[in-house]
Amino acid sequence: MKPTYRRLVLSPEVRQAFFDRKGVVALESTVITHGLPFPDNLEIALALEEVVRENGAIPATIAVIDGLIHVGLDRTKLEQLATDKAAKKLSRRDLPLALSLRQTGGTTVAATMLIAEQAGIRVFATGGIGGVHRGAETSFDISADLEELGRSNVCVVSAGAKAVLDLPKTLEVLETKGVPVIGYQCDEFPAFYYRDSGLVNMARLDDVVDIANLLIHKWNLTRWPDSMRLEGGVLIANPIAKADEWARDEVEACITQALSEMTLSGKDVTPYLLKRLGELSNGQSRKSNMALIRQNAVLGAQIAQALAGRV
Ligand code: PSU
Ligand code: MN
Repeated sequence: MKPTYRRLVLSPEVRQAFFDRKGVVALESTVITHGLPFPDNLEIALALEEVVRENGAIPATIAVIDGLIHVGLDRTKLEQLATDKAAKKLSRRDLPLALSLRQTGGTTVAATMLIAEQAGIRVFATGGIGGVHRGAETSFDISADLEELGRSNVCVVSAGAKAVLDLPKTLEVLETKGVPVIGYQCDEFPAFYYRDSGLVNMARLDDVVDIANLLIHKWNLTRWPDSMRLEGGVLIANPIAKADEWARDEVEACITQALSEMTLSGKDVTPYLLKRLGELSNGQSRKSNMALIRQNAVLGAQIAQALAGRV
C-alpha cells in the first residue's frame, strides 16, 4: 500500500507549480502572527504573494494550521492566521508539539526553512533573519535561524539581520556555520531598517544568474560534477531601498530605549522589540519593514526563476 503523504499540505497552486517546474518562493508566517499587527500583517501577506506572482514565480506561504503544515495558503487561511490572537510562534523545536496538539502558528525563518526543504523549495524570502542578540554573552540568546542556516539547503533572501541584533556576532556565527553571506548589488551587510551597517559581506553578486550558479555549486541540484554537495543555507542580503530607509540614528535611539525597558526573555524578545519599535517610531519601523519584505519577495521570485531554468 502506498503511504498517504499527509505531513505537508500543498496548496493546489504550489502543487501545479511543481508539475510545471516553475520557480516557487517560500514565505514565512511569524511575520504575520507576531511581526506586524493586523491589518498590516494581512495586507503584506497578500501583497507578497502577488509580488511573487508578478515576477513569474509561485508563492508558498508556510504555516501550521490546526496541526497541519501548510505549504501555500489561500486567502481564507491567511485571514485566519492574521487574526488569530492565540497563534503560536513556531520554530524547529516547537513543530512536533504543535502537530501533536493540533495548534495553529506562524513559522519562524528556521521552521520555514526546514519545511521548505522538505517540500523541495529552494528559495525563501523573508524580512530579516534572527541572529545573535545584543548581550548574548550573558543571555545566550542566539536565534535558531542561524542553526538552521547551517543545516537546511535553502537560499534565504533577507534585508540582512534586524538592527536590534548584534550584527558583528551574527556574521561571525554565520561564518562558523559555513553560510555564504552574499550582498545583492551591495558591499555592506544591510541592517534591516537601513542599508549600511559598516560590516562587509562575504562577497557581492549583482545578477540573479550568478546567485543561481552559486546554489548549483553548493548543492547537488543537477548532478553537476563540480558541485561541492554541501549542507546548509545561503544568505542573500538585499538592502532596503534608499527611499524606504529609516535613519540609523533614529533606529539606534529607539532600540536603546526598547532594550532598556525590556523585562522579558526567550522567544518573546523579537516580537516585543518589533512591536515597541513600531510604537517608538510612530509606525516608521512598520513602513520600512513592509517595504523591505516586498523587495525581498521580488528578488526571491527572480532567483527562483533563474534556478528553475537550470534544474
Ligand atoms: N524579522 C522581522 N519580523 C519578524 C521576524 C523577523 O522583521 O517577525 C521573525 C522571523 O520569523 C524570525 C524570528 O525567524 O522573528 C526570529 O525570532 P527569534 O529571534 O526568537 O529566533
Ligand atoms: Mn531567541
